[in-house]
Amino acid sequence: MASVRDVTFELLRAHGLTTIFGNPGSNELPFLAGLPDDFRYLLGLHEGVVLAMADGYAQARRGPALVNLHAAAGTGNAMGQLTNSVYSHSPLVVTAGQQVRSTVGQEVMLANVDAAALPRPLVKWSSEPASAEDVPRTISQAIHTATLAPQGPVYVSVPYDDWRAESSVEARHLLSRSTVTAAALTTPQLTELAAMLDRAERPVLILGPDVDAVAANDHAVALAEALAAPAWIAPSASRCPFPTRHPAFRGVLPAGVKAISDLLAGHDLVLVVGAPVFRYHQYDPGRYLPEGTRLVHLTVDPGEAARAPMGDAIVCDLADTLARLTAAVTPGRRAALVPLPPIPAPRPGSAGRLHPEEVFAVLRDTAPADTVWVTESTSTTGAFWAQADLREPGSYYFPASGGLGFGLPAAVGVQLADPDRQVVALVGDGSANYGITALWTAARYRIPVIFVILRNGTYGALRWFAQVLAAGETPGLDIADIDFTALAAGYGVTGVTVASRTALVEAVTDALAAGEPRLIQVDTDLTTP
Ligand code: TZD
Ligand code: CA
Repeated sequence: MASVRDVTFELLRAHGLTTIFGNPGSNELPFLAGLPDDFRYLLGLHEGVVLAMADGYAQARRGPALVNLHAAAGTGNAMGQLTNSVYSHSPLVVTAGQQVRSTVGQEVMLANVDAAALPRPLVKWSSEPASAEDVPRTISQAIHTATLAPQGPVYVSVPYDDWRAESSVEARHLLSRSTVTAAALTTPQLTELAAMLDRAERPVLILGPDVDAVAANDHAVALAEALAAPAWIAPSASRCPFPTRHPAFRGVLPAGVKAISDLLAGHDLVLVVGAPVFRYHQYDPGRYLPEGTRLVHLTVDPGEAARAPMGDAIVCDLADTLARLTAAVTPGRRAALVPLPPIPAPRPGSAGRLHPEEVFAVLRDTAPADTVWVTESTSTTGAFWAQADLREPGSYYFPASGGLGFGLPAAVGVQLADPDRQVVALVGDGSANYGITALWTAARYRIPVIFVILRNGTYGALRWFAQVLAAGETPGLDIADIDFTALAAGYGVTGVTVASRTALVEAVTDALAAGEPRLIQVDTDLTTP
């Protein structure tokens, strides 16, 4: 007779979920003990790190990832990172152990009281099965819910005495079932949209992370070329949907209402694809759109469509829609796009420090062209984009909600999913502390990420924000003198401090050849985002 646990492992196997990102506790041991040989367990030392590793892994492999957390305490630690996953549409199947079913009501130690409610509203769906027999079906529902559009994290709490219960033979149906979405524009919808784009004098594209999530970057390029339209990256985008040296590329939109509407002035039609409308950050009151500008929004997410404050939305498959739209519009109606000017020389740093632009320029020129950048260095985003030369899908990841603690662990997860490309984490000396134990996992499993710590001694972005808010002198912004090479050594990663461009080139060259993780600490000047 098969147990609930046996069937669950078969189910996970059927979905390719044989890598478990976890941090264990007593409630999880009955599930984990005697793990089948074809499963691997990646230990993270803090649940935020576990979650962000799985998130990077899921995004880079463009498929689901399995997480196993310890009850309420472990889930709580992971929730900061769930704020990112829910907005990056990361298909994470998060499971957590629960105390013995009959004792939860007593609130015994490590019971997850009201388990399904705990991670809401940061998950797409959350459940604790009503019986042991329903565990495999609930986990099946979790996997399908996480991976159906719009993808997102889900949560299942399982009492640990459920695992050895006998499974129903009917659970066998779960092993082979599939669920798919088929949401294509109808011919009239497509014709109308193409005609609208053809009629527009000066259309503009705004492309978001969900274009990169389905690797539809080339389709976006083809549409921009057919329309001879400029293309921006959506504000606060967590992925890069467009090659940054393409003649259509204009940069990343700022994250304020007025700033965006000022930049869109003169465009009669704005087509937003694969991003919320819009993910603003700083409060910057103004008109949502310039006078006379129309906005059309293509999204995989009905929630994004419904909550936008302006525009007409179509919920659809992005790759299919972009490809068919490109074929349906009339090319050659507008002046051809002209090549971008060369990337400007990086700005120089001050004595003993590098300007972040110098760091990014050196890395761009030293690392392979298809390097994957995981960035979490908040005051240097402008400097990063000023020097960026990103060509391929899946070249850039950023925490989708700005929930720090993503960068170091997500880089480990991305590198695990994409071993053929070098992953470089660009992380601030503030952000690094929220996910620092990811260094241990990288060392332990020899995952050869290059971790670059930009050390400006402060929460730089918050210094800038304090100015935006005219907040005046603020406590708690300085974090001087943290030695990340010492921390790295403690976690088993070789680190080096560099203070010049030549030393940085040398350190990166060494790290590229190392075949193991390396950390490079660079003292940098304070810049504004
Ligand atoms: N805690 C968490 C989990 N997420 C956050 N976003 C913050 C605190 C607030 N915060 C920001 O939004 S940016 C920032 C903080 C603390 C400073 C990050 O400092 P850094 O980067 O050194 O990583 P910069 O380049 O110096 O800004
Ligand atoms: Ca900093």
